[in-house]
Amino acid sequence: MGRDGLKIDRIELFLLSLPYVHFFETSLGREEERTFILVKVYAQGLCGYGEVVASKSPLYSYETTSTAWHILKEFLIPQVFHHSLSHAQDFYEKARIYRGHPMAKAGMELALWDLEAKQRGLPLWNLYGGIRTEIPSGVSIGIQDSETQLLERIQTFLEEGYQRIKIKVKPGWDISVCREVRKKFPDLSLQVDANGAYTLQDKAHLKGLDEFNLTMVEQPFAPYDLWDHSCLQREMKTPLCLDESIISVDSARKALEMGSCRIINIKVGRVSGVVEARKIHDFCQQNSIPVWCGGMLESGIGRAHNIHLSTLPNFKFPHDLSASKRYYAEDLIEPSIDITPQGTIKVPQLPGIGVSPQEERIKNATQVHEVFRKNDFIKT
Ligand code: OSB
Ligand code: MG
Repeated sequence: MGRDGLKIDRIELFLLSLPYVHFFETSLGREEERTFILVKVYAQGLCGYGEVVASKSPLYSYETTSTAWHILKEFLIPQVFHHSLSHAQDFYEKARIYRGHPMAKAGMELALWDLEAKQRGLPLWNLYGGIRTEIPSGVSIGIQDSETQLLERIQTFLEEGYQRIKIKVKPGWDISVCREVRKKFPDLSLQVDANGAYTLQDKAHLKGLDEFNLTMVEQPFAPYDLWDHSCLQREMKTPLCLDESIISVDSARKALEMGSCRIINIKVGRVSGVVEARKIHDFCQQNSIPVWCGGMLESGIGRAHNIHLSTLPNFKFPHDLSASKRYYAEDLIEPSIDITPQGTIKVPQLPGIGVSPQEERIKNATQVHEVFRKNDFIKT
């Protein structure tokens, strides 16, 4: 079918808030709901959807829903209207002139990818060169009020079929928790994530995690601390996995050259979009470093995007991609994302993200809505 560019005439931003079914606590704090931005791009009767994973507070990274809204409105949306983009990937070069703000950029890029795939009548995984029809699913469990509560939650998720469990750790909720989990679940595929809660002074303590046969230890130190990660990795048996530290293929290269990790978690929002995510994926593949797909507790729209990306060949571990009902009582999409008894998620096969956003539910969760028209930016 002939198509000549994306021809976007309208873009809409939505600020939404959705309550979690269960609070989510990390070393950064506890949250009961998620506030995030949806981007909709319209062209010739089709609509592409993207999700901006920045949250209300600058805890995971410096971006917030307010900074992302500002960057989208003042810089990225005008960029899209001022250039006639042939492909979603062309946005990457246009957005690159602005420093930082990867989550804002990724939300726009994802919407463009969805639109392009819909124009071409292909599911996103097909545009990306994916090779899987199902992806392995894991679950990330936050810090709980007690060890008993954590053990119960793990039990429930295992009964639902999840292939691996990730638990959040922080000083005071780490070694003894891992010991209890291992005692009850000796064969469990288990990993931990500290979201940067430690420093190199904790090196000896962290080495204590080696005895629990963890698949990996994710982001023990601060985001900007590749060097200290390499000092720890040199002395630890368990592979380190970097999340917050990897913001581009260039930072991935430096991390691998320094030996800061042996595994990389890819989050499309953290690395500014699919183009950069695929560069990291390809670079890691060439260097025999496996990757997996991280999550930001996205709605079904963002998770559908993540599922398509996870079909690439070097995604080698179960992902932080769980069923809709694990996050939200009512997800924004139909059909919901479900997990098979084998602990996998089936990759949607319809064009674009391959799931249908439910406009009524989006409207009910929306706090702010703004419409941008090409004609208001470009005098034709
Ligand atoms: O560090 O991986 C993380 C959620 C919010 C912010 C950071 C992280 C997480 C998760 C949740 O671990 C993963 C998911 O979306 O299921
Ligand atoms: Mg993480």
